[in-house]
Amino acid sequence: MHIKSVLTSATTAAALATIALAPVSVAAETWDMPMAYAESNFHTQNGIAFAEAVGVATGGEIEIVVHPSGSLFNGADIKRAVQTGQAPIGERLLSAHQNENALFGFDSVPFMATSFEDSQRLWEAARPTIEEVLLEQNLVLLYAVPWPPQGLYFKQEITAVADMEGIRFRAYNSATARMAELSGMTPVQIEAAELSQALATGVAEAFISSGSTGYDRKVWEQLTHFYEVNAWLPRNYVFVNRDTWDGLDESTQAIIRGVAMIAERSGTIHAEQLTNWYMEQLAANGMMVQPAGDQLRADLEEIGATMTAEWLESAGDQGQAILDAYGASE
Ligand code: PCA
Repeated sequence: MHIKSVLTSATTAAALATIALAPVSVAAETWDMPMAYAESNFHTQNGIAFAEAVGVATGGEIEIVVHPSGSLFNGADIKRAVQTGQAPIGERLLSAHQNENALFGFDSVPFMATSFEDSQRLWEAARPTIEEVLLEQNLVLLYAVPWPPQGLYFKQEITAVADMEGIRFRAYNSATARMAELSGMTPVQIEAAELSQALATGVAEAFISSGSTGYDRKVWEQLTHFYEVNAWLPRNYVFVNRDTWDGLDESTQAIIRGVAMIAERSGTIHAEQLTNWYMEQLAANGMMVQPAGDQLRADLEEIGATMTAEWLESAGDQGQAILDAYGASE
C-alpha cells in the first residue's frame, strides 16, 4: 500500500492543474508544521502531500516542513503553539479541545453521524461556527479530514457494557473519557503516539478508535477483539496562526485555500477507501473483527443518548444550531 505516493501525486497534480502558478517571489518562508500522528498515518501523508503542493503552487514562496509523531510539539501542545506563533501551522484532533469549548466536540457525539456521508454533512453544518471560534483564538482553519469510524478494542470478548467494569480505558478526548465513565471503566488520557507503550505496560487495556490507529500502533500485539460500532468519525484539522496568515498577500492566501480544499477532499476519500483495508489488516494479524452484538449495541446507544443530551446542554444554542443545520441538510 503506497499511501504516500498516491496522495502526493494526486494532490500535487490537482494543485498544478487547477491553480495558476504564483509569480516568482522574493522572500521565501519556511513553515514548520507539527502533527501528532505517525509518519505512516494517512492524515500525516495527506499533510505531507498538502505541504508539497503548497510549495509547488506558491512557486516556492511557502515551504512547509512536516514534523510527525508529536516530534516538534506533543499533540496536546500543538494548538497552543500555533496560537502563540511558536509554530505557524499545525494539525490536531479537533475534539481534543472539547474540554475548552464543547463545540469542538460536535464530531464526537455518539451515533450522531456514523457514515462518511453523514460526517460530511455534519462538517458542513458545523464548519462556519468552528471557523469563527478558531478565528477568535487567533487561528485560521484550512481543512479538516475525518478518521474512519470508531470502534472498540479489547483483550477479551465483550457482549454487554456490564463486561467492561473496571477496565482501564484509553481516552483521547472528553467524550471518550465520559464514555468510559458511563460504562464503568476507568479513563486514562493517552496520545496515539504513546498508545503502544501504554498497552504494553498495562496502563491501558482497551480503547475506542478507528482501524487506522489500531493498525498504526500494531495493537494486535496486546489486544484480541475489535467491535465495529461506528460511533462517530472525529476530525483532524489543519490551522494557521492568524497573524502569519494576515501577513500573506491575497493571491497566496487564495492558492493555499485551493490546495487545502483539495487536501480535504483527497484525505477524506482516502479515509473512506482505507476503512475496510484497516479491518482486513487487523484480522490478518489475528484480531477478531466483528460488529458489536445486540446487547452491547443497545447498551452503547443508551450511553450515546445520555452523551448527546449532555453535549447539547454544554454546547448551548450554537450546538443546537449545528444539529438543526445538520438535520435540515438530510
Ligand atoms: N485515531 C485517533 C483519534 C481518532 C482515531 O481514529 C486516536 O486514537 O488518537
